[in-house]
Amino acid sequence: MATHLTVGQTAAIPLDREQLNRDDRVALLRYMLLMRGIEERALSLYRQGRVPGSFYDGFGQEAVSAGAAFAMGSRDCLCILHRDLAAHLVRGVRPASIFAQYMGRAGGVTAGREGNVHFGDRRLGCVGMVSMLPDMMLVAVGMAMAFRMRKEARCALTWVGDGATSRGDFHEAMNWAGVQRLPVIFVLENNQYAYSTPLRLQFAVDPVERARGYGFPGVRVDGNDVESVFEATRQARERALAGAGPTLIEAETMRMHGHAAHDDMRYVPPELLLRWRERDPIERQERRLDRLEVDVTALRAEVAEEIECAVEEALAMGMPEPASATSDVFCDGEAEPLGDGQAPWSGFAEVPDA
Ligand SMILES: Cc1ncc(C[n+]2csc(CCOP(=O)(O)OP(=O)(O)O)c2C)c(N)n1
Ligand SMILES: [Mg+2]
Repeated sequence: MATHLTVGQTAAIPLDREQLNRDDRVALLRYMLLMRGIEERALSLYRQGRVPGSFYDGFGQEAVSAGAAFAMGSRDCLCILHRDLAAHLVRGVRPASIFAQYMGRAGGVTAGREGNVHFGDRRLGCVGMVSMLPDMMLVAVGMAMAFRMRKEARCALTWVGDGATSRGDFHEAMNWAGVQRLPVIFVLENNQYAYSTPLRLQFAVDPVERARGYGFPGVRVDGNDVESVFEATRQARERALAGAGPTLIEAETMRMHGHAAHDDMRYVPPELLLRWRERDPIERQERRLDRLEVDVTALRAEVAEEIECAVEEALAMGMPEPASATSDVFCDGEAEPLGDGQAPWSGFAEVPDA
C-alpha cells in the first residue's frame, strides 16, 4: 500500500474511507460508548467512596484512544496514558477488570496496586504508564529500537499530552526516533489544557511543527473524529513498518472535565466548553452510523447493559490479601515479554499484520 506522508509535511491527512467497513465503524462507536459509560459509572462509584484516590477521565476525548488503538496490530505495543481508556478496551481488557482496577480489587489489572491511571495489561501488549511527563515517549522509542534490533515487523505507539511537550525528554525521544528512523508513533493528544495551563502559555509554536526539525512528518487530525484518528494512525503504522520512520500525529480535542475529579476547572471559559460540546466525538460517529441505518439506540442499550454487568462482577470481587502487597514489586528472574493484544480492525483479518 502507498504511504501518503513525506518528511517535513505538516498537514491534514486525506481520509481513505474504504479502510473501514460497516462493522469496523460500529466497533469504533462501541469502544467510545464503552469508554464513556465506564468512566461515567466509575465517577459515581468514586463519589460513593468506592474508588480510592482521585479519578481521571477522558470525557470528550474518546476518539483519540479508540481510533489510534484500532489501527494497531496485535503484536504492536502501546503506552496508554490517563485519558486513553478505549485503548485498553480495544486491546481486549474486560470492563469488569477495569472497574475492579479502579476499586482496588484483587481482580483488577494490577491486583489492587494502582488506581485508574498507571495500569496496563502486559499480556495484551499494553505498558502501564509512569507519571513523569513524557517518559512514555522514551519507553516507546526503546521498544521500537528493540523491534528493529530483533528484526520484528512491529510498531510502538504512545499517546502524549500537550503539557508533556515542554519537557526535555520530549525532544530526546523525537530526536532519537528521527535519527534512527524508528517504527514509533507519537499521538499528541492536544486537549487545550495541561492541568490549568492553556496552550498559549505552553508553547509559542504548535509542537506538531517540531516533527519537521527531527526529520519526520507531523500530521494534524481532528481528534474528535474517530475515523480520522484511525486513518492517520493506520498510515503512520504503514510508514513505520515500511522502514520510513516515526510520525507525530496531533489530535486536536478538548478536555471536557477537570484534570481529575477534584478539579472544578473554573479556569476554563464556559463558552470554550460549549463550542467543543457541539463537536462531541460520540454524537458525530452516531450520526454517521444513523445514515448507514445502524440501530444506534439498541447499541447504546447493549453497552449500558454490559457496563452494569461489569460493575456487578467487579463489586463481587474481593480485596487483595494484605500479605501479597510486596509480591510482584520486583521482577524475579527473567521478565516475561509483552504478550499480544486484540486487533479487531477487519484489515488485519484480511492481511495478517506481522
Ligand atoms: C515531569 C512532570 N511534571 C509534572 C507532573 C504532574 N502532572 C501530571 S499530569 C499533568 C498535566 C498534564 O497535561 P498534558 O500533558 O496536557 O496531559 P492531559 O492531562 O491534558 O491529558 C501534570 C502537570 C508530572 N506528572 N510530571
Ligand atoms: Mg493536555
